[in-house]
Amino acid sequence: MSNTYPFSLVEGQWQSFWDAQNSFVALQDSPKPKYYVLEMFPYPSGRIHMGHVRNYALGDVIARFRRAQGFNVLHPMGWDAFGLPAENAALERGVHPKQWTLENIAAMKTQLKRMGLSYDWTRELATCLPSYYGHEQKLFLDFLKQGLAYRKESLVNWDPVENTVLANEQVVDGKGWRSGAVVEKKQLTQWFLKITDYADDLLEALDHLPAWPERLKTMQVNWIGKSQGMNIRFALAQEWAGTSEIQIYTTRPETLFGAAFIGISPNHPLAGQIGAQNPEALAFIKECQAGGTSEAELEKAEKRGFDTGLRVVHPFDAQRQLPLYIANFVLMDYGTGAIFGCPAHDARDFAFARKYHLPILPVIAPFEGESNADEPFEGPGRMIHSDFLNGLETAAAAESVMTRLESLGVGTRRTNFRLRDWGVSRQRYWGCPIPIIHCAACGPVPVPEKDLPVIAPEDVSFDQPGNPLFHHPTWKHVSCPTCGGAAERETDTFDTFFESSWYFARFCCPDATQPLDPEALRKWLPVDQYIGGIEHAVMHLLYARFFTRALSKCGYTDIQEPFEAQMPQGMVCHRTFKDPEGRWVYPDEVHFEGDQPLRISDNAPLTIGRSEKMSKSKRNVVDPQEIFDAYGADTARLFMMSDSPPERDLEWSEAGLQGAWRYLNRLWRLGEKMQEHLAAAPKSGTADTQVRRTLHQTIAACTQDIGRFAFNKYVARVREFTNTFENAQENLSAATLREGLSVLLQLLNPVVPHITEEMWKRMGETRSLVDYPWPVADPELLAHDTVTLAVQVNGKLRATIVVDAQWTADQIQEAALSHEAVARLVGDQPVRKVIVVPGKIVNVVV
Ligand code: ANZ
Ligand code: ZN
Repeated sequence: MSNTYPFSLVEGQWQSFWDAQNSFVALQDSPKPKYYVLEMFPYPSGRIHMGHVRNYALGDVIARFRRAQGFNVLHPMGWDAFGLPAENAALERGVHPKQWTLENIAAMKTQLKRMGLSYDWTRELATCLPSYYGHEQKLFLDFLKQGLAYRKESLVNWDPVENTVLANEQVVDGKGWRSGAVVEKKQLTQWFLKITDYADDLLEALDHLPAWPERLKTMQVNWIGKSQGMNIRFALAQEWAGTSEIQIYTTRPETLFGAAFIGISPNHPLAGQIGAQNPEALAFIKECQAGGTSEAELEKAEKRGFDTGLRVVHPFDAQRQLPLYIANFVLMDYGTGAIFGCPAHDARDFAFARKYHLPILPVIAPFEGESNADEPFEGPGRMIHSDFLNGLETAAAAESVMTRLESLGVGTRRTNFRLRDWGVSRQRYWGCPIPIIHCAACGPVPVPEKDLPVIAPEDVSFDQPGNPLFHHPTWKHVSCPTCGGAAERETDTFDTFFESSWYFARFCCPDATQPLDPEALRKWLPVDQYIGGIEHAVMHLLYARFFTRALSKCGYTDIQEPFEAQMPQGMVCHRTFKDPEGRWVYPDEVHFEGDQPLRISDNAPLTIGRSEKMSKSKRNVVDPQEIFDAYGADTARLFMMSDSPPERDLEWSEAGLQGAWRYLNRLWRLGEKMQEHLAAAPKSGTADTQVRRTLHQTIAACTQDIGRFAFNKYVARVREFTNTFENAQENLSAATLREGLSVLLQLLNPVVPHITEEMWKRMGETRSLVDYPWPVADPELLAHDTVTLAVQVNGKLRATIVVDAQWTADQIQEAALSHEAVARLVGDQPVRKVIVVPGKIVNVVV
């Protein structure tokens, strides 16, 4: 008889079985209610990491649980396969991005299969294949027709060495993340998607997503950044080169009497005009234009300005003139690209005023305490030094100022959004070609639908910096679809967020000849449960929400929100080790002598550092494959679920893993023992009722726990029942032994599907466990037993109480003392002692 769970035999067999049976193929026609569970699809980097294992194990528990509950589950998987790492591999190793990507997909798919995940692989998709991105090109043409896509010039981060646009995240300290070159800002014509058309809707609709975590919604609210304020026109004291006024945007009109300067963006047209005449101004503007364009970059940078010598007049006081600066912290693409600065009540303006010795006049007094002259006061309060506003509270003052500015004809109320239209053009090879042909006579012409997909050439060279599509000798030269003249293809490709914005919809109809089949979308969407990292809280999740609205406008779907519920899972963390030279050391190179970690190879003493997110750079990684090989997939899955709730970080520990491994082996032996019991003479059954009660309470509690993602509690409860069951096994009837083990396996199946299937089969069951319904608790067994206890006070019977049979002595004591008759007798006297005789009597001594 084998005593360890033979996972390497068992797991492969069941994976083949599910495959052969098509166990997880979602049926288009099924009378059962649908349930769509989706984990964010991975980038095919080559190997799965622990973060993937956690993400997919979580999704799998939900998928298998819902399936057992009788849902027609859709649980698909695919590959987010375009992106820069493939081009880097081409540069560094000379392998073609396509080959690199497809090999990685194959390797990772093998690993996912090794985990025993219940995916419907018939729906697999890879975004780098024309069978996917060809449809994406059609969607883009639809968006163009609907006015949802357009071209405009905009300011971008330009890497002069790599000859490409960089995303804000790719600019580090003003330099290109790979080339290290100082990033320039450049005007470039690019394609944009009109996400701003939906800014208000994307914001408002968050209120109707109760199953989204609050913190995630807050991140979206901040990202959309709706603000209400006013555009105000300030007259120049003297007209300059045809300019007589400057328009600013403010959300704090009540601070107008504290205004100390006007700031315009270095990219403001007026700044350009001034620069054209004043070399010093021009030099300052140039300096500002180097470095990143992102708000975060600007926030960090020192606040600097250039005094143009121009002056504006305060709208309420013709005697008061304010200097006009070109200021590096004013963004051109927000509001009007110009501000009035109020140093006493804004941190940026405060720093600026200090530097340039501008007046800092407080106009708001805090409701409580005093303001401090050494820092700006940004809160609400009562107005001071503000003429007709004095004494008003800030909100009322803002209203009053705005009304007056409106009547003077210099102010217009404005709502602004921080959200910008989404620039989707990238100068990259490994992305979806934008289906446009540029003709000198006709302008940009959409590629006719019959010519889709536009496929990028494979014979490209990465020898020159810049986009290989642009350098390709022949590919871009085509004739214009409209006039037939010589024309050129667009050589830009889409931002890879484009692909991940609609893949969840394509999974509903992976073989449709159109991009999406409305019928299939009606059946499956929205996704009932989406699971992925919090790092996607804004960009990906917001783009996908926008896309769903755009798809609806194009007639593909009726829904507006793609994800009914969203669960951001925590990270997988591990402690870090460093050697005496300060280099990171992999955990599998470490052994311990007592508490002292030593390097295995040379016994060098190591220091233990903080636990951090597993990452290659800190070497605190554990390779999932090694765990699968040494302990099997079920052990890894069980450990992932046991330790912390999904939204929290999970601390990877060898001890935790060992615990999971030992439990599975105990379960395995329990199964074998059960076979012996069942074959031997029948047992008494004296423990039947108690064990069955616990069992059914466990069913009820686990069902609830899984439903609310308390997977760690659910696992703990099943383990607790395993103890009860094991301890009572000698006193259980054959029927209860069978019931106990069966239900135990059913409950555990979503987490550890292989071992449970195998044990189930060995119990003689013929139908496989994946096809079995979820156990239902018997309501009669859920009610706790009660007992009646006599309560004596100083030896005399005074009351009887009815208590739950499972109560502790403390709970019983509390019930006895709070009984009305007892409490009256005891009165103010101190209670000297309470004796609880379980099941019989409570004696109170005063
Ligand atoms: C005067 C003022 C006084 C302001 C005060 C703030 C505090 P949100 O809330 O993000 O919309 N602002 C306006 N346009 C800007 C631009 N293009 N670049 C940089 N800053 C800009 O921020 C609006 C506030 O940010 C506006 O209100 C403006 O400064 C500044 F005590 O106006 B405020
Ligand atoms: Zn033409």
